[in-house]
This record gives sequence, C-alpha cells and structure tokens, in this order.
Amino acid sequence: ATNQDRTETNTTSTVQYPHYDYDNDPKGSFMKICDMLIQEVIETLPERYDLPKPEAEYLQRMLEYNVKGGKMNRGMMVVESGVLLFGRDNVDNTTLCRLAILGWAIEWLQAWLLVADDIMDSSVTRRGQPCWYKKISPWYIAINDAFTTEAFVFQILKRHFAYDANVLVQLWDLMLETTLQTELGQLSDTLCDVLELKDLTPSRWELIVQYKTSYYSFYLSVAFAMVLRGITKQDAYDAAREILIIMGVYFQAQDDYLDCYATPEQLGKVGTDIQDKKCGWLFTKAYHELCPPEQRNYLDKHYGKCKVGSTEEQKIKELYTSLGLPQMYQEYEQASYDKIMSLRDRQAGATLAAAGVPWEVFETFLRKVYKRSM
Ligand code: GPP
Ligand code: MG
Ligand code: MG
Ligand code: MG
Repeated sequence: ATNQDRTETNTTSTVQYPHYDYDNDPKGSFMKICDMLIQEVIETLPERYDLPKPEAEYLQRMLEYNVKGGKMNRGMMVVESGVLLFGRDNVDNTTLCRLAILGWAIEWLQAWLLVADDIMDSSVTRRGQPCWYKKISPWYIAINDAFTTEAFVFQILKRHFAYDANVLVQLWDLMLETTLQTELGQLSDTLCDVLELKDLTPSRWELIVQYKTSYYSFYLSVAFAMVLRGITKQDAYDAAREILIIMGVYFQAQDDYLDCYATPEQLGKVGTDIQDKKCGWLFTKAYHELCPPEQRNYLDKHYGKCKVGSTEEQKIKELYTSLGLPQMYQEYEQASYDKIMSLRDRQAGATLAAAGVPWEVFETFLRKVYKRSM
C-alpha cells in the first residue's frame, strides 16, 4: 500500500481545523491540536504502511506518553509569537491552528530528544513518571521510538504545509538544521564522559549549551512563527537568533542549577549531572574559578564516579553551596535578564522592529522562564 510518491497531503488551504479559542482556553485549544495530530499520524499507519494493529496501538501509546506532559513553553510560544507577529485582530482560526501545529512539531522534536537523552544520561524519571526506556520492553525499542517520532514530525509538516511548497521547504530546512545543531551539542555534552575534569571549562559549557539547548528550545519557536508570517529578511532571523541564544544559554544554566538544587517533585526528574560527569554550570564555576586545591582533589576523586543519592554526591552539593554558588547563580540570573532586556534598544531590537517583529515576543518568552523553579 505504500506509495512513496503520493503520500497524503493537504495541498489546498481549505482544510477544516477545529475552533481555536486563543483568548479563553489557550492550553485546551493547544492540546486539542495534539490529539488531532496523533490521530492523523496513527490512522494512516495500517493502510499506508501495512502496520499491524498492535504496532499502531503501541505507537499511539508511545506518542501519548512522550509528547504530552511537558510545560509546553516551546510549543505555546510559537502560537504566542505568531499572534504578536500577525496582530491579534488579523490572525484567523486557520493560522492559529497552523501555529499550534508548528508548536507541536517542536514539542514532538523535544519528545524524541528527551527519549534519547534519558538513555544517554541514564536518567530514571522524566515529567514525574518513569523515562520511556525504563517503561517498555525491550528497553532499546525506545531508540527506534525516538527515530520514529522524528520521522512523524516531518510528515506532520508535509501534511499541513504542503499548500505552499516554499513555506514547507523553509520549515523542513529549519527543522533539519536545528536537529543537527542539537545533536552536535549533545555530542560535545556526552563526550565529557571521557574527558579530564580540567577540560570541562566554562567556555566548553557555553558552547555545549548553545548547541544542545538554545536553537531548539528558543530560536526555533520564534523562527517558525516568522516563517508563517512570511518574513524573509535574513537580518531579522539573525537578530532573533542572537537574542534567543542568550536566552537559551541562561535557560540551560537554570537547568543545571535545578539539577542540583531542586527537588525531584519540583522537577519531575532526578538530577544525574554529578554522577554523569556533566560539564554543568555549577561544576565549571566550582572547579575552574572557586575551588581551593584540597576541594578540587575531592572533585577529582569523586565527580562523575559517585552514584545518585550517595554521600559523595551529597558532599559535592554541599561544596557547591559552601563556595557560594547559589548566590553566584542568582547574580548570573539577574545579569542574564538585564543583558537580554538591554538588547531591545540595541541593533538587534531595531533590526527586528524594522522587520515587523515586536520586542514583546522576546519579553514574553523571557517571562516564561525567568526565575523558574521547575
Ligand atoms: C538538555 O540536556 C539537552 C537536550 C535534552 C538535548 C538532547 C539532544 C539529543 C540529540 C538527544 P539535559 O540532559 O541537561 O536535559 P535534562 O536535564 O532535561 O535531562
Ligand atoms: Mg543530557
Ligand atoms: Mg538529561
Ligand atoms: Mg539537565
């Protein structure tokens, strides 16, 4: 039944989308789009790919488990950015639904990244439930599930954006490029396992997190909305990227801080950075900027070698605290906030304004993550 050349698409723009109640039920409306996407993806499997029913049901369960249950900041930001770019009064129902579909494309991207990341990080829980690879048998189907979810993303984009081949190519291209950037960041992150602690420096940290987090978590949401709005000026994308990379780096510093200091209940996951010998924000500051020799020896002996929940791990956390890292983190948080806000009146802000991208897009995003505790 598979037909490589004529897969089902909505090549006209007359598709009937559900009513999107952006003003009164933004979350519920957004969720409804996800259910629609899961249904579309699953229902084509038996006919187009000869997939037996148990497998189709498995994939439905896999998607339900992995694409839902997050904070949905990235996804909802596509819709919110889009509304700001089009103007609340000019954005029609179809456009709202398309923005939400792009939002879910990012949430699904995030879903497969996390399924894979949890395997690589030997994590146990995610979003308050067991990591997917811990949940299923054999566990290594999770590797295939990550790939499958990725493939579904490209199919979703085709199904809903083939009405304009030019838009579709831009969306596909952004998705591919962002995926590669994230994978390159994940490479540098994961290779830390075989490096020496002296090589886990603050500058390596910054490089890793720009790639593994910023592009997919921040830039992609706004860039998707800009594509749908029909913005073509390269300098506008460059200016947006400049701001959103800084926001993403700050966001990952929070993630690293919370890995150590937040409770699993708050986070929905158990921190593994010390056990995993991660080039985390706290570690690089401690080891390279703050530690007296004796305590550096302790890190040499135990960092990346102790287990989650061990006395050694606890001792390392206490060391971070005694070095004053929580206060330093708060200062860093404030400085990042100020730096991002200052870009409004600089070249980046002006370039964006000229291209019709209001500053509010960035402030809305920043407000969602500033001083978060989960
Ligand atoms: C966050 O790192 C980075 C990612 C989730 C990108 C993963 C990229 C792949 C190509 C799989 P993290 O491990 O600190 O996140 P968390 O703390 O949520 O596990
Ligand atoms: Mg990781
Ligand atoms: Mg991880
Ligand atoms: Mg983390």
